[in-house]
Amino acid sequence: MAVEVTPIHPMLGAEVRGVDLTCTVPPELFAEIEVAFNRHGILVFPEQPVTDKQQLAFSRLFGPLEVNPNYAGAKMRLRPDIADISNLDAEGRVLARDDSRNLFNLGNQLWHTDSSFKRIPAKCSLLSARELPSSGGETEFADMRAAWDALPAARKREFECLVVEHSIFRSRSQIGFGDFNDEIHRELPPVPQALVRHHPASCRTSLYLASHASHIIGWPVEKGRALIEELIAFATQPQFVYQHRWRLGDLVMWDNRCTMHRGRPYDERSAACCTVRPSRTGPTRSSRKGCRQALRPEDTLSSIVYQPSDRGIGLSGNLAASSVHGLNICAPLARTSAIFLVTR
Ligand SMILES: O=C(O)CCC(=O)C(=O)O
Ligand SMILES: [Fe+2]
Repeated sequence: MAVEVTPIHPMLGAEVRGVDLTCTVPPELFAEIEVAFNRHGILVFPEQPVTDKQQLAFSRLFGPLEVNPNYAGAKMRLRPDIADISNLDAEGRVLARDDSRNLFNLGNQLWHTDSSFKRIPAKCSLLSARELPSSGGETEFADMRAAWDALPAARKREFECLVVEHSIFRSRSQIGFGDFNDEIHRELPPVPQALVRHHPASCRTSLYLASHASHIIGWPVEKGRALIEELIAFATQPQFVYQHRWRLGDLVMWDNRCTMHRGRPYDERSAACCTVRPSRTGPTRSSRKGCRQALRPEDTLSSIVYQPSDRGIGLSGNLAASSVHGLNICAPLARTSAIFLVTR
């Protein structure tokens, strides 16, 4: 038996059929999936109505799971190795728009790669669509290998030795969010990441950037920021981007080492011609006639983020960078990971 792998974009992404992720994936099929993953960077598995447990089991085949910090400090809806990409509170009620968990999650709408603000960032992420909004909520992916390939040779040489400081506080400050508890400040100090990475399996080179990227170490902050902005804009030009329109039951996984992604806004008020009006006493919907009804939980996506099981940051070509700057970016990586469960 072999899985069927069909490219969905000229540069990145393939659809995978012929495997049932609700069951144990046999080693020979997993080997084929891994080859496709390393080649295409994004895999879309349609019609996989996985439970959390099944998603966890499939995810663990790629490496140990990352554990998520409790960023907003509120009671979490899901276990800490499942990241909650959702607009629900621990009781399954839709969060108020100004709830700090919602505001924090808005940062996912900026181009990023998962956990680059951690010394050991996520290798890959798995996101499954459990509930969907009636419109919007797409996820876009940018191919950072194709972007690298398209750069002029002189610029490639200029970038190869650069090291970038990444921080969760940088990405969230861009959307005006700063409501972190003290523990998060202690747990997540800024980290250095090589600007250019070499993929251990595909041997392709890519830019490694994210909204978490703050500045270039050793450069004036302003100059580094200008370069980071220029490169993110370059790498996210339409020809490098695949937009995924979610269908219920899709499971999508992506390689954080060579892609960036962002969630797109969704209209949570469009369902059944009703407007969603979360209130202090609990969420309600107002119909067009103005009568109020209890709100149903809606729009959930769940994803799983994996930590690197290989050398991750600062690979071969960036060894020079680490010694130039005296940074230990080539240290062997611990094998920890995290899961994202997201609800919209
Ligand atoms: O909301 C989205 O589509 C993206 C979520 C995200 O950034 C993630 O799951 O890592
Ligand atoms: Fe993400």
